[in-house]
Amino acid sequence: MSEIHPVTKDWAERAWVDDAEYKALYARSVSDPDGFWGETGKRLDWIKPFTKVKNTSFAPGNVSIKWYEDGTLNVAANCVDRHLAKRGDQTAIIFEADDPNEPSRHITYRELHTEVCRFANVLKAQGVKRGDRVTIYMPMIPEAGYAMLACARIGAVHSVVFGGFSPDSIAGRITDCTSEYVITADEGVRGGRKIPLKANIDAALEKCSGVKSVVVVKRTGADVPMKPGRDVWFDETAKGVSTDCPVEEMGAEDPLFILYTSGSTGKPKGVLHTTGGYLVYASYTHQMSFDYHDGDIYWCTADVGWVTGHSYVLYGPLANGATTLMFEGVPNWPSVSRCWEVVDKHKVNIFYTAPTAIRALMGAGDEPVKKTSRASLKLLATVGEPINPEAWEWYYRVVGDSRCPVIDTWWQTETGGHMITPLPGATPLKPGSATQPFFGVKPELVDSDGKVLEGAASGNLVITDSWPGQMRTVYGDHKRFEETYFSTYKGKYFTGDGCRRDEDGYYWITGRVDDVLNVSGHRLGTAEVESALVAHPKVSESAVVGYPHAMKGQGIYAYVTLMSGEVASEELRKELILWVRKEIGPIASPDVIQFAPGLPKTRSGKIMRRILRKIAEDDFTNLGDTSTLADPAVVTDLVDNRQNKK
Ligand code: 6R9
Repeated sequence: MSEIHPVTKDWAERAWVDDAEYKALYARSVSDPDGFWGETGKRLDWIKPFTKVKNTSFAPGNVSIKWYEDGTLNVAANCVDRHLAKRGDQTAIIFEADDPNEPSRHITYRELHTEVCRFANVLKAQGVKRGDRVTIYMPMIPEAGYAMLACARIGAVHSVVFGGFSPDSIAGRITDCTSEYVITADEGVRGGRKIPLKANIDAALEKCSGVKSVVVVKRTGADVPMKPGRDVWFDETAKGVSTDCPVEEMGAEDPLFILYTSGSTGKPKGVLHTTGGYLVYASYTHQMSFDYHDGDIYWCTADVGWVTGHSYVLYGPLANGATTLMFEGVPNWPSVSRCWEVVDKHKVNIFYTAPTAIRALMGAGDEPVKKTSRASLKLLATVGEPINPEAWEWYYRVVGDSRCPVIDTWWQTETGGHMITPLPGATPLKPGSATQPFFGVKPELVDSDGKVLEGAASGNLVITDSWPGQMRTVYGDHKRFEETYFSTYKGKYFTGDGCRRDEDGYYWITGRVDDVLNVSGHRLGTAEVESALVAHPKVSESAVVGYPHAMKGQGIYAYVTLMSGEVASEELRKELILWVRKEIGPIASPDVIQFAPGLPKTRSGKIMRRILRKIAEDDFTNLGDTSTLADPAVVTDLVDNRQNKK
């Protein structure tokens, strides 16, 4: 066990809340949610103030979540316009390009206002109206933020698709939300390599219909084909529009964005977040978890294609008037010192990244860190997957010089913002634990029958009451929303995560208990990888499971059976890996493919994933009862032919 890191006196004094205040405020937040969130809601500028606060129900068949429902506001006004009077000349966004020799850019709040208005008018000129869905497929450049805020300004609903997703994945997301507008760039640049974003959009649009307009931002100046009547260059259209654009008055429960995320079954679902509650929650958690104060330089390394990029690169920090750094590149290019060089260059105070990045950098040793100063850092944070105590300690000791608390934030696309997290002035830290619930969050552990577990226990993590940042529905499929999250344990939000609570009431997330993989902090459904594999003409059947991977957290282990007459070979293995990359995107590349004559199935034809998981984990001791299998010999073959893993 690693040691407990107590809150220092200095932190307890300077932070927004200390331990006693956390306890008192938490108690109030769960006993009087209307009072607590009513006051907290005032942190935003409302056009018409709300008079109602919480109106939510988790009741089976009648799940309905509304916060601040009679208030009106605009997210872009809150993230940009309202800061102009006091901090118009303050930097809102620092842009650090992939290439360290490219000059960084500092965009003030005033400039941000001009850019967002201009972008909004370009969208209007394309015909985008309030309520329309706009797909954004962009690199990590400020224009991605302008595009998101421009949508918010005019009441359009953005659906950002991560730049690593394939044309097929993009097409599926465009079709699901019937999006008629796309914003992209000619190319992206990451780690010195170009990503053909516009070409991917062109390929995606071959596979779906209904897109009327594609706005293309210039990043590299590559010569990309433009389809007349459909594609327009942002720059050219922008010349003819005004830099003034009134904000649309939105209801608190009007949609702000859709973000697709993987579940245990079926296609990725469109998580829908709305306007008021989401922004209250994103901004409040950003302030409290990171103890953000005016003047702090804040850097979250997430891509805007993930929820972390939405809540903690863009909306939370900008609503708080912060300076937020957008980084186009990757942590290990051109060298493994890059992050710390960027920290020194911009005097970053708060740094937020994923355990997978920390583990990779840890693997390169202390020297690339120690040769940089990092004196500006005061707080370090992580998100995306459980952080192993060794990586936590390295982050704390080597990166933070044992000076900076490490804030391990547990949350999900569905939750909009932090749910279980330490507060730096209040919570003694235990490496590997996300520690304590945030204000208003009521976690509970239940066993597989739904029995509530008290005290120190391990079980499935549920949340028993709503919080303002909660997703409102699955876009276009409220039934799926209810079934996915509220039917396993009736009347409770099921997170899909397993969790242990220790004797001090600290929460330790143990990982997904459903068929969702977490590869380098990215969510992937095993079903998605399986359906990509079986789409290959030579593949008959496949089953995909996760296994522990030193860098990625989880690796992807795919069992594949071939069509009769097809022969397993090294070439086919490589071909299948490339195939999945092409079908979904590089993050879904299987690490291991094992060809098998058959998969272990029950007599009713259900694949026994438990057995496949054990084999992938090299755990053959306890395969359980295989006698109920339709063909027990299959298991012997699987064990004999298991693949060596990297
Ligand atoms: C924000 C984000 C959500 C899943 C979640 C859990 C895992 C996220 C974690 C963590 C342990 C943490 N997860 N943060 N596990 N400790 N601090 O990552 O959203 O992409 O939807 O993933 O990630 O398993 O259920 P999302």
